[in-house]
Amino acid sequence: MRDEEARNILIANDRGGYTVPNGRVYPFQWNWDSAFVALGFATFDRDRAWVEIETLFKAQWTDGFLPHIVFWQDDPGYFPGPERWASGTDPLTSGITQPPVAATVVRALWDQGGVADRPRLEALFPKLMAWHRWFWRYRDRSGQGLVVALHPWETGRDNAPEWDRPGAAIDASDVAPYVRRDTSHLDASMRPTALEYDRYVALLDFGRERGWDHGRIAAENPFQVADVGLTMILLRADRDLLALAEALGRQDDASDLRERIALAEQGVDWLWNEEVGAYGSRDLLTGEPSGFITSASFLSFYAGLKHPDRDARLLGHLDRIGARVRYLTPSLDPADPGFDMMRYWRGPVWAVVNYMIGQGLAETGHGAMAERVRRDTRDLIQTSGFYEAFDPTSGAPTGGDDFSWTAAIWLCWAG
Ligand code: 9YW
Repeated sequence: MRDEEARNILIANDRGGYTVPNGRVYPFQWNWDSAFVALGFATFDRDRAWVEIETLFKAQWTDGFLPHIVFWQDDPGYFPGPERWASGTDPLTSGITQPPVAATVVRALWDQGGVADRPRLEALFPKLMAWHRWFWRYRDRSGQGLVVALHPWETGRDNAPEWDRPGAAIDASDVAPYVRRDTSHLDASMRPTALEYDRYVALLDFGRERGWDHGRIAAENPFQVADVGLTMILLRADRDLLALAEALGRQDDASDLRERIALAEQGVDWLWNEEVGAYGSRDLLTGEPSGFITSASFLSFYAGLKHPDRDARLLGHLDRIGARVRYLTPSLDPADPGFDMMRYWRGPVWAVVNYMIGQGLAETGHGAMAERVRRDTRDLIQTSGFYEAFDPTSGAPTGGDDFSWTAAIWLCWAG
């Protein structure tokens, strides 16, 4: 039974209060992985689900920032580790963030549990609010309600082709030597290239050299992309946080959230690419749209946006893509010349992204397509196991095995 296997993966990857995405490849606590993992735990141990989020927020910085990795203990299996980031915090963390799905997950836990969980919600709410305010303050660089990524890792879609052109502005010619660990665990053909890694490390060094001063980094960073994924996810999370603010009677927070939601609902227009008929990221420094259709293009449904003309074009793309590959939703349009079914965020299907797309489609009244996305996710896991990602054409597994968030999505939605 896959259910039991999924539960056992979460239990085996539990390091005591937090869960590693995969014991070998990613031996620390990752921000958005933990949020999804909580949804999995919630299906059999609601207390443990809350603990996952509570542990993550123990690593929050005083300015509201919530890091993308928390180094609760050292492990030589991953690069870049705590020394390279040099956050100077306790616990040691990275200096960049990740997609803010936590508020949405906390709302789901609250909806499932009810009043008995109120003290836990009361304790977490101000922390969630502080993180969202951090995004508004430091990452809405154009004042349009969008989210700017200052590092490809912040988007959670490390090597998406959307970062290729903006990434050319990163000077990676002089990066201090380092040794990658990912390619010693996994086939290099499934991973980002050497040039991409040099850019990741160069941006990391850039932030560290500025003492992780988020205001200064935001002003000076050579890579500044209004990311469609982060923007849609924050808009969705703002709505869920608003529901929580209302449940707790937090009037001031609620009115700030309403204002930000209204701003973002207008701001996303800047990410709509009429020519390709899809949402996409845009380079904030040049204004150039990426022009790519990626799985993140379909997160507008999850963001709660309803725009009949645009939705029809997006659904048209899903129909076309779904006729071309066996499994939705490839991370890059298979019609794109750069489509690579095995290489990470340039082709493979990711269960967590499918979950967000499927949820969004179901909530906005596109039940048939939502069901296709769910069924494809289930079939992939059923056939290939709990891998990091999957080839959308054959369903072959890619990346690490026994993957926590894939197991979680099986338990809470796909299985
Ligand atoms: C890395 C842990 C993380 C995910 C990201 C994914 C990958 C880390 O793994 O990034 O070092 O490449 O892209 O979304 O959180 O599962």
